[in-house]
Amino acid sequence: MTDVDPGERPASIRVASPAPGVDGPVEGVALITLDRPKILNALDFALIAELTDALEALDADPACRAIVITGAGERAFAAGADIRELAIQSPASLLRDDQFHRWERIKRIRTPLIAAVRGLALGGGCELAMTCDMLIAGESAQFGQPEIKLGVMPGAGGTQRLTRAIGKAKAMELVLTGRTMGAREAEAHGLVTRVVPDDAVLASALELASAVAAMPPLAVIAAKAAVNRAEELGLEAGLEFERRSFYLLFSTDDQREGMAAFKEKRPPAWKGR
Ligand code: CO8
Repeated sequence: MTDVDPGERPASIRVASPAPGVDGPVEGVALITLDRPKILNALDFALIAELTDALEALDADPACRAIVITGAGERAFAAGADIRELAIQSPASLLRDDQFHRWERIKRIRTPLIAAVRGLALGGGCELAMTCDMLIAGESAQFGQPEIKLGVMPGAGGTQRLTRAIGKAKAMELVLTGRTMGAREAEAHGLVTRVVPDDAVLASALELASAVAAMPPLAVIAAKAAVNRAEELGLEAGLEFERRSFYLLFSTDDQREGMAAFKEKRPPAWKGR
């Protein structure tokens, strides 16, 4: 198990790789916990910096094949950006410090990310959950973009990702009124992978991550990239991207292994090359 060096200020995330599971370490899976439960895991710039660095370090580690992100405590995944910090920003400070560039770095993580959400995922918290590739929600989960109630609007992807996930009519309602949406409503509109009882959220996310981690790593990276292109490219370009990626995987040992194992009726042994 590795811990992130807290540096000068106490760490606001915890990193465990491999993740601790009920029956011991979950091989190939890392767990990141947003750890400011007293303020509902509000995301300040330092937390996002720590998170980005940790994700990039795990992404570079071949032993890590899937990453689960969750929030400490039972009340929240994250209740949004830290409003105390946001309140003192100006256009100049935002432009100068460009803290939001880290969201692009999170988007570039190639290892599959799974959000395990209990309680509130609001504002930047909802945006972080939506930046993940899959989302397990507890019955108590509440999703929303309440920034409008603070006199602003989503700024880390909410207007784009929520709209792509649940459609314009619903997204517009949530963004313009700040209403939150429960887990079942979120599931019905395609925001979440599945809803489980609150006390099963983490185990369910780790199980999903473990299933992904057991797949051939290069095919996983290529497939994640291709699915994510569906949100960005037109159909023709997306199909072309998919086809190129498919062809490329025929240069891997894992393609030969996977197909040989099928013929020989045995489990494959992936090499990651
Ligand atoms: N920032 C800072 N502190 C917070 C936040 C937050 N987002 N949310 C809750 N807290 C703090 C409260 O101030 C309180 O602290 P204290 O005990 O010191 O007063 C503690 O957490 C517990 O919260 P409450 O007492 O308010 O708990 P309630 O159950 O009464 O209410 C709510 C829960 C409804 C969630 C309420 O706390 C709330 O409205 N929070 C703000 C939610 C919100 O507006 N989120 C959006 C923030 S803006 C945003 O996310 C923009 C994203 C931009 C990109 C991201 C960059 C990192």
